[in-house]
Amino acid sequence: MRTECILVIGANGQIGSVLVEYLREIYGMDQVIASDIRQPEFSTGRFEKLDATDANALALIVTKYKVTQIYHLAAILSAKGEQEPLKTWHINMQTYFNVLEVARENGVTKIFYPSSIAVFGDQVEDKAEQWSYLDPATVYGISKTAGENWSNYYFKRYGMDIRSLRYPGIVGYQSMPGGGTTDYAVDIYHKAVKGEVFECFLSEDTKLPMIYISDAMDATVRLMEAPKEKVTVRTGYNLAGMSFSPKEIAASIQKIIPDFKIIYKPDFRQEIADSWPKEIDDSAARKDWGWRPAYSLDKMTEEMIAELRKKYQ
Ligand code: AKB
Repeated sequence: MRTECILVIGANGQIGSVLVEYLREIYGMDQVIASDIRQPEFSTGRFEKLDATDANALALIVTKYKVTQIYHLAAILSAKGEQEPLKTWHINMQTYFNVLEVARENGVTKIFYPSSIAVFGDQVEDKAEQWSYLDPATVYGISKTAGENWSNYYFKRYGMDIRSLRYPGIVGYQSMPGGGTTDYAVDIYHKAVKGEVFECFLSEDTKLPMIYISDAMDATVRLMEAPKEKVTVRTGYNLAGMSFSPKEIAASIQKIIPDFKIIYKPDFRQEIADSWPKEIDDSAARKDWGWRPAYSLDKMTEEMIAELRKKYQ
């Protein structure tokens, strides 16, 4: 058993709730402290209620458990962020500055910072390269771009080992996303399994980069465990799983649930989706630390439907 003590901030969220369990399997139950602004409905291990905009509260937890690694997952996502731009900027940046400073002052050895495909904007035609121009169109994207640059700054200035992935939309059966533009790709499976018609807030041909949750977990821990000299990108690594449009995911579902129906009613999230790349080139992640996704769209669909059937039937 490794002697790490890992703090996960934002542990109740879509990624956090799965990542905490994943990390506990690897590092041990007591080695992973879950924290969130809300008390979870069910808590199976160590949990601390934490408002990460409060640096003192964060420092108390870090010193109490002698935390060695922080996964900072708390953030307001792309769609929700556009409702309250200044609040989103404040929360996304203040929590990250607190993590960086508390980590620096208390000898935390590693930080994971989740970035996003939202760092890309109109300058990218279809496929985003690792070093494509970053001109984000949302406050969320602006905050992630700034966060990446601050990560690089703390790495260069203080030698802090901060690692980051630009997550595409994450699809999983264990938890629901909230406030994102890619959220439809989770909701659609729930509606399909429940036998309901799915009303999609994006148009049928809106292709976006996505990844299955198991691949996202694998990539996250693979990056965090990579030897330091292999981590050559200190802003954020491009990460790809698959790319599909609402029409394509619906067709994949219809292979298993032939009478599944989807209708299209694009709303304000269409503009956000249109500003993002359709595909991601993740060759730097593949070359540096051996990243390879295991899931295709159809393989993901089979697992999503099988798991959600257990939940609903
Ligand atoms: C969102 O849709 O805002 C997120 C993301 C792609 O970062 N899922």
